Amino acid sequence: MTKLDRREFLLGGAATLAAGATASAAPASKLAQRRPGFGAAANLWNLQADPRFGEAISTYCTQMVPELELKWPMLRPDAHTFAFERADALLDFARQNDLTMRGHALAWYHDIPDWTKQIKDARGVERAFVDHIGTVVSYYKDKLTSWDVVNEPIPDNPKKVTDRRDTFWTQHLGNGWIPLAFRTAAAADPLVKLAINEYDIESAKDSFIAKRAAYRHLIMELLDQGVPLHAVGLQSHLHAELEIDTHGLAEFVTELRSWGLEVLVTELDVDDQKLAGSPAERDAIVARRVDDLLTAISTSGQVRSILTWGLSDRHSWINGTFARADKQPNRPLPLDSEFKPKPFMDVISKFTKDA
Ligand code: 9MR
Repeated sequence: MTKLDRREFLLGGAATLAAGATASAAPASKLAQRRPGFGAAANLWNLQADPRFGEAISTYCTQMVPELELKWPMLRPDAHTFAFERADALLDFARQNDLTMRGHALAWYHDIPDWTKQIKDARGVERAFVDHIGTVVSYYKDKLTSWDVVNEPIPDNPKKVTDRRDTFWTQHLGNGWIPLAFRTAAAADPLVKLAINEYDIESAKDSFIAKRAAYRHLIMELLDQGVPLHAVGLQSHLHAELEIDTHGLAEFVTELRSWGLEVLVTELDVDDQKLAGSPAERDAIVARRVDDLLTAISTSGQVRSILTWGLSDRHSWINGTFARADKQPNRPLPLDSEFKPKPFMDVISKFTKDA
């Protein structure tokens, strides 16, 4: 099988189904429904298994991000191999459906393959780290809009603003792994937008406020060091039972923008595990949290990139991780499990009118 044959094989019918029989650009009627700047995370398994998923992405989205395919375990079965086929199949899907694609994630404490963890000396770890980031970013040069370069660098419940997550990379490279990741990515693709990305900084709870302060401190430190950082990701895995810290978040985002950084909503969904009430009542609370989040972020300028982590309740990591005690399915995303829009989608529409 040639490389392209293999990509077509991996993608199965998903791309053509979503784009119409000709697999050319999406029809104008469909383009009119798209929410500018809106997108979703998708993985190839779900796209292959459920044509409605690709259809929904091509209906509502202008961008997408691979949920799994650009992470180390998928790309790097061993130290010598770069397996780009699955991510390439997603890129083909994006192109055939007039979507842009962003990249996630180059350096993370999580999802480090065993062969990497077995490297014991700092020079070997640095070589693998730089080789991975340099090779992957070069391969996708001019093809992606942005990269999550460093993902989740702040620990939960930080005690001081200088606290950093203790990662495999930190153990071998010290805190220098963060600037190194950005500099390596910038050298490989000088034009792609480079982002840092973090979760649990949106709500009005002490541990979230502390995490946001540590995130802010790290961002400031990186800018002071002249690190090529262009965008800040707010993952926005919201917890339905917690209020959004609208004032604190608006202040944070305003400050980031004043430093010349773009603010991206990268992984929005709402964990409704702890919500009581009927599906309609839960949907209303979920939508309100999203509205509060996007209102706060929009006070100092329009948010031009909003991605949800999945699109339909049928395919979401929340179902597995935060299953409800009453055994009801979770309702974390803009479309329900039958791909019908929920109030969450109305909120998305409101904030993506002329992005
Ligand atoms: O949704 C993703 C899940 O399917 C994967 O098993 C997991 C590990 O790769 O990552 C999940 O996505 C995470 C994202 O990469 C970073 N922020 C938190 C997301 C949810 O856990």
